[in-house]
Amino acid sequence: MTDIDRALSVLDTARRRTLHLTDCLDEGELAAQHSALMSPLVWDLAHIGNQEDIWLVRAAAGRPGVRPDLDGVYDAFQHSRASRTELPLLRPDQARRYIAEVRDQALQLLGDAPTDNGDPLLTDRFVLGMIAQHEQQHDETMLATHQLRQGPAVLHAPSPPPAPADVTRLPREVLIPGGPFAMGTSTDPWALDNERPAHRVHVPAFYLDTAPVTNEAYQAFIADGGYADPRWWTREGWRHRCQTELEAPLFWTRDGASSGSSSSGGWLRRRFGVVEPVPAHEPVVHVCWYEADAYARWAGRRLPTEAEWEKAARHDPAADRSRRYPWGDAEPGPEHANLGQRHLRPAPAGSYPAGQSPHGVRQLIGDVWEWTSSDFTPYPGFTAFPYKEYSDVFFGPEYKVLRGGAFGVDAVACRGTFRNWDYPIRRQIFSGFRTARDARPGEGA
Ligand code: AVJ
Ligand code: FE
Repeated sequence: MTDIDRALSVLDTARRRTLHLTDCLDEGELAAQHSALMSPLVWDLAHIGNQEDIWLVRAAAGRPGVRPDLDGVYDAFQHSRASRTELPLLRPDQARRYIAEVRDQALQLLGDAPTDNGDPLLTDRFVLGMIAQHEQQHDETMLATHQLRQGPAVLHAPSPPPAPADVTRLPREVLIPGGPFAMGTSTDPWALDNERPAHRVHVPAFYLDTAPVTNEAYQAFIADGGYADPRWWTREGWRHRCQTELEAPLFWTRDGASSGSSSSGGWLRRRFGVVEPVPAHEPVVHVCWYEADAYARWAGRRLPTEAEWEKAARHDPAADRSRRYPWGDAEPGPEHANLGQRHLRPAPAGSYPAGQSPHGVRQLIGDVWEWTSSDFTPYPGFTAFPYKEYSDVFFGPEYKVLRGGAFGVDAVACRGTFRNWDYPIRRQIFSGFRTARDARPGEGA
């Protein structure tokens, strides 16, 4: 469904979330820098409107724009996140008025614009989908800023995740048989440039975890001295571990009152302003690529490649075609995946049986972003569209790919082809992982 109602609805959902994430803090907190890794929230707020001004009001509708004079201040490439508090930013009330004015003009101009006049921005209302995804991406970034912020809780989850599934008969891993599959897409109307074009990739047989790595499993790595043993780490990973004195996921502290034998494993975590025991059966979150990679080596396994991840998430072996999601082509519902900031935490590992892939892999979509072993590189035949600064300028070995989205990601910005990327040291993002291993010759050939 890419008709006008869907476009209006995803734009409205994004805006309600943006206001929800910013209306709960006062002017001082919105203007403050809660972490050098993040922008002040009031920068994200106006940047969302500025991108909409640029792409909907100007590029798509051909109008002069609401505030072209603001482009410099809200250009992510001109100013590092850490320096954005020094800019002449709009105050929160001014930013709210600006983004509302942009939205009004955009909807008036584009609400019933033709989609068949040959402008690729308007085809299938791509540019509306792109701007809704952009706003939701910043809503996830703002959620990460909330998580980094000190002080009493202001965000509260609308509902808890579903009760844990019965996982007693869920195998720990499954075999994904070898063979080609269609990676990426040339037909998904709102897929972004780096997801295109579709191309066939041969993936040798491999085994993949049916669920993300849990806190309990990760604690066994810590307890076994995994952070003190360079054997498990790449050279750069070990250097980074030593320099920054990593010893547990971000936001974890040792629980002085616990013996370590309790279900928390002796660890506490801070989650959106509340300190709580680390839940044993939840997927681990807030680990960097180096930590994920070291854990996998310690476990005698490895991270999946990006192609392995996508094949497991999309390939339907019965029809030999790639689907949009592990469960098929239907839009994600609450029975499929933990998305949309509904629960503000991952669901227990093994949840969402209705969202599993044909081979029985669960939670590929939602819960936690999953680190892959792959660098962020363009697919064969890639062309930047509509702007180089979305993907093109980031391709290269310094970024690792993450897949599948997290509890903070909205469905509009999440699908089996969606590619995220970050530096291997980053862990303020909602990042976890699952592990893989090669199949032996003859297995699944
Ligand atoms: C796709 C999450 C890596 O936040 O840097 C937002 C998304 N691009 N505005 C980022 C994005 C431009 C991007 N990531
Ligand atoms: Fe942006």
